Amino acid sequence: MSQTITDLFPTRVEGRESVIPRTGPIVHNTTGPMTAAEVEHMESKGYVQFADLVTRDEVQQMRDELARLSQDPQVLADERTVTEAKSREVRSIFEIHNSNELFGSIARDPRVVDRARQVLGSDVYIHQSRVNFKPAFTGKDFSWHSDFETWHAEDGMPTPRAVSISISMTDNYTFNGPLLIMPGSHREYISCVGSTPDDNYKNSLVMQGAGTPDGPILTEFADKYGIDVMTGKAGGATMFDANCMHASNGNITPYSRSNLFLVFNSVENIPVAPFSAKQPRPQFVAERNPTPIV
Ligand code: 6CS
Ligand code: FE
Repeated sequence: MSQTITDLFPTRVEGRESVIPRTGPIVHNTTGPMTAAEVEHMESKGYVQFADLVTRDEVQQMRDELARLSQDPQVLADERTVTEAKSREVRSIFEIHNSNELFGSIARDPRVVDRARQVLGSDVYIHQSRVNFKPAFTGKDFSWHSDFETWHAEDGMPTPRAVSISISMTDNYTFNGPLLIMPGSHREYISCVGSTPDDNYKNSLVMQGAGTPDGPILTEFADKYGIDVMTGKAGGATMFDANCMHASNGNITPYSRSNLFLVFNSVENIPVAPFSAKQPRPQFVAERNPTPIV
């Protein structure tokens, strides 16, 4: 008999948007590689930045690999590769931790995994990975959203006990489309209005529609929390809670803004049936058979 899970975070509903306060700890474990100050920042702001998480050598290897992938006809033809709407340039390559040796080893490196394990307080596995290119001059924006809202509605992730770690392969300036986060917004879940179109991922990975909050509530959140800009040198990383309200601008500068984006989920938060979609998204966007990273 399939157990019925209560939907604690209903979204894509009729009627009006609403805000559901999030209770419980963000950082589950005090021991681990993160300092007390980093733990506190993650707990209170919902994100934390690590300088030089990977070495300059590793950054160079990742950039060379990225350049090779973006020219590989097989990669360009793969359904896991998403291109920009207009320019058809590569926007993202999904499930990179399984399809590519270099990115796969960095995704499973203790410098990365132990930080995710400390925050989630359990064994972890990769729910989703992607490399984002955000190419110079043509990189498009990502509108404001909570990742967890999508992972809950479309992948069946029960609670926001998941973190993203974005490792920068290029320098992130204020002007080349860095990640923007509303600090503290992770503690309030916005239940959105609407419904999930069939095969929504075919469009949402280029430009998200369903599950993005409306102007008034975003204005209220921005007034309340402010907006932090994730600048930083290549090799650094930003770890952020699954429910942070975040976005990024387009990139009209000559400086691409590429990152390796990894989503770690707790093994105690395994997805069930989608909470607001007819069927789950494909495996390359949302892991369906998790194995803990040891
Ligand atoms: O749908 C998703 O899972 C992806 N969408 C966005 C805009 N950010 C998180 C995630 O990679
Ligand atoms: Fe996102």
